[in-house]
Amino acid sequence: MTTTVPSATAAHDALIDRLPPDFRFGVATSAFQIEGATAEDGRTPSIWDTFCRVPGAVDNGDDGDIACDHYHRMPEDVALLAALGLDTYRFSVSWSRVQPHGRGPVNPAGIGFYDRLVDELLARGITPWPTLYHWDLPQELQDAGGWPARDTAYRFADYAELVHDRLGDRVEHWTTLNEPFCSAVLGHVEGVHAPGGRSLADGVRAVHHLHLGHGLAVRRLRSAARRPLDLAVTHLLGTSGPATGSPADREAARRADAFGFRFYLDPILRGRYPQDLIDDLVVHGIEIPVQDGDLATIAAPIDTLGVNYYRSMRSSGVDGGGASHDAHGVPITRNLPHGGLPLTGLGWEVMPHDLTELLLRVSRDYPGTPMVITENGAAYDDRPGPDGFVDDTARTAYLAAHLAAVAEARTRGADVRGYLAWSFLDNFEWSYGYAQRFGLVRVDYPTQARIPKRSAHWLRDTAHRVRGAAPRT
Ligand code: IFM
Repeated sequence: MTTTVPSATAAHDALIDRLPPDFRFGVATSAFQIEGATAEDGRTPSIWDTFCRVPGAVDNGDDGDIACDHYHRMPEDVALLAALGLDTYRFSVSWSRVQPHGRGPVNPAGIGFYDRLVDELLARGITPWPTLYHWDLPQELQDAGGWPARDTAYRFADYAELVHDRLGDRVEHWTTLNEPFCSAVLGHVEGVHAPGGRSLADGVRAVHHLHLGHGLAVRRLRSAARRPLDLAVTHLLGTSGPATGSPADREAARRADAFGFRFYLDPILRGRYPQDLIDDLVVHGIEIPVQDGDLATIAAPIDTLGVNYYRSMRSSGVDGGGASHDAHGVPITRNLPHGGLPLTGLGWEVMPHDLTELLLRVSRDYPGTPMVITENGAAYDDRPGPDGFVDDTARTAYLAAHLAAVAEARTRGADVRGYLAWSFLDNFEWSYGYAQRFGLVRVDYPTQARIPKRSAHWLRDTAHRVRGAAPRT
């Protein structure tokens, strides 16, 4: 990938021309990754507070106790967002702050923080876009069974309604869940995210109950709404083609697509689970715990599909030794990199072309749902130069290439209405701790100073040019 900053170039001009003036531009964050203040104003521990204390779970033993100290610096951070000239801010609400026991009454101090955040944003002309759940389940609900337990879906719907009761007079855009795949699979199957489980059966139950919680919440918000709402769910999506043309690899790609893609979109947008996934799970002795009426609830209409895109993988149906089944007779499905592509600081392959393909596929297979890119970005080990400026040319080029991929998908018919970069600030990158920096704004953790990087200036200028306005200085 070129490291030329594509600002004021012919390619940039072409990109500007391909996006409409009302195209949404913004940045995203999540509560646990930036807020800190984990023990203040009645907040109780979430599963991520607990997980951070498991030796070896998070690089460098990092935790969310201080993070970006956003809980105390929120007004200054919103002022910085305004200076970046972006129109939308996607943030998440901490369930443990707002409803500390995962059930029962609202915590006035907790919801008060989001109440003020929404007011600050609106006062500066920025659209607030809360996500109700970004992975930080109250620990008390985990102790009661967590997402593998059906009751958690009902607790989520109650919590969603409670947040909406307090903010719904001013907030139009809502996302129920961020990346249920990560909550369910990274958290319950692979053990690398909170709560650290390693059970496929729990992961499958968690997916279904996350979907159910989403559908229940959509219904509750719609019926409580005092104004038109734009309701979304955000999924982490990528493409998963076969590593080779062999039948084993093609079959592995189908399994990966069923488990990693259609498991999430089919129930919400088609009202059913994919039959081939159901069949694949039989091999593991697992059934999705669907009860009567669940699928109709889950398929309650949404207004926007949030797409988070970082990379795509390819699938192989054989292990390193060439075997196609493991010792239990389960077919091998291995995710492999494509190879030969530029890498981000996390070693993720940079593949903007796949974002175009992905958006076209969603448009083709699930027509009629507008999309917004609710996250896209890259970790790089960028540092301030001698003059203090952070010249993150690699991230800037990454954003430019992916925004161009979105423009290309739009030109070819995909209904994509906005692009929110991940992330506003460097922050707590889950099991990688603070070493991985995704921010368009650098956070100097010892002083908590915020330093907009070149990518932040680029996004600001791009947004202004698309709107037809001169870049703010
Ligand atoms: O930091 C995460 C975010 O919380 C969810 N989507 C992916 C990002 C980068 O890993």
